[in-house]
Amino acid sequence: MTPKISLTRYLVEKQRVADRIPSDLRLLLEVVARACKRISHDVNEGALGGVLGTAGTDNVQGEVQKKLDIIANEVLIEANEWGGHLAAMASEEMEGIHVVPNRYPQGEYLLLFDPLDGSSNIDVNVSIGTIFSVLKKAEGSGAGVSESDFLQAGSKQVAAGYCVYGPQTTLVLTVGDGVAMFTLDREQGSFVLTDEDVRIPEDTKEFAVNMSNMRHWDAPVKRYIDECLAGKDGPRGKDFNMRWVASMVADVHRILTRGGIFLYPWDKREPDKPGKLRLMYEANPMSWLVEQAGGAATNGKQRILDIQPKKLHERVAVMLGSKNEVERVRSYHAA
Ligand code: AHM
Ligand code: MG
Repeated sequence: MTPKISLTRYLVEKQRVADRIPSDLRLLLEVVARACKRISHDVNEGALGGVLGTAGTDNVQGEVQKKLDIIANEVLIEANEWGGHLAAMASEEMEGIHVVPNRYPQGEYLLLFDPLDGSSNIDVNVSIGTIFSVLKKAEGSGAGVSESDFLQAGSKQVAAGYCVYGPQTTLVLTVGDGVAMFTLDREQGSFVLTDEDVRIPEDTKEFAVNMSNMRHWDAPVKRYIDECLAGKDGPRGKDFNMRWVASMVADVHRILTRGGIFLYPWDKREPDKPGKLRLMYEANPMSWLVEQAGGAATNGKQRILDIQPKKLHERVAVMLGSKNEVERVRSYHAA
């Protein structure tokens, strides 16, 4: 029987054999994974743990916070602030950055997360997840840490991933040499490597988009989806299938597993916002994972990972997944 490879062993080998990650980053990723296990436990408890429903507060984006949004945020902060690897953290649920308190040693990494993505699905028992992105303080940026240290393009990420809490709890990770998936073994309490070479097929017949917004889209996105909907008789000459979980983690997980394209484009409901999703802790980590698996990610005009963020909670239009479909929708924006 081939031995099971735990996340710990995988990371140790990445550090020791492949010399791919420094030990501080390895330890940081272990802590993030431990926090995800805890969140997975709380999610599983559901109504029994009293964790469902709204918290009665709004976050910085003006969205109603669910109890689990706040719990997951606290779990991640508490798990990560004392380890000595981080300088600061940023989250969808916090307006400013959370600097590691003085009583703990400060490291050089910066951690960003959406503690519980897909909040609208919590109470209806549909897959949700945690998305995270790790950056490093730029060299020569001096002592202390401020929001400007976080404003780095996605191409500067040193690790990124998500944990999806669905029928299985699966952690998906990249440190820049491909994408690996780990399934939580609840009896052992550890994440076990279950896929080491995740690849997204270049072509697909499946798209994911919230169709109820169609009338608000701009012409290139409308054209792309119209052509998919026209099926065999249309210009694409093939029928397409549609899926929309409304949890980005679950939709991206499907794309990493069997291909597809995911779109959350700009729409004219809020014309001043480039999109709904957030660049730094949703689009960037997902775009890097998708690229590392052979896919592509664009905002229609630019590779997402090349966007220079101007603020922490910046939003962005997102089109990612199977390479040839993303290229097609990008070319419609250029036409
Ligand atoms: P959240 O981070 O507040 O949960 O919002 C992000 C989510 C994504 O997971 C998902 O793709 C999208 O919002 C769904 O939006 P909509 O309800 O407009 O379809
Ligand atoms: Mg989210």
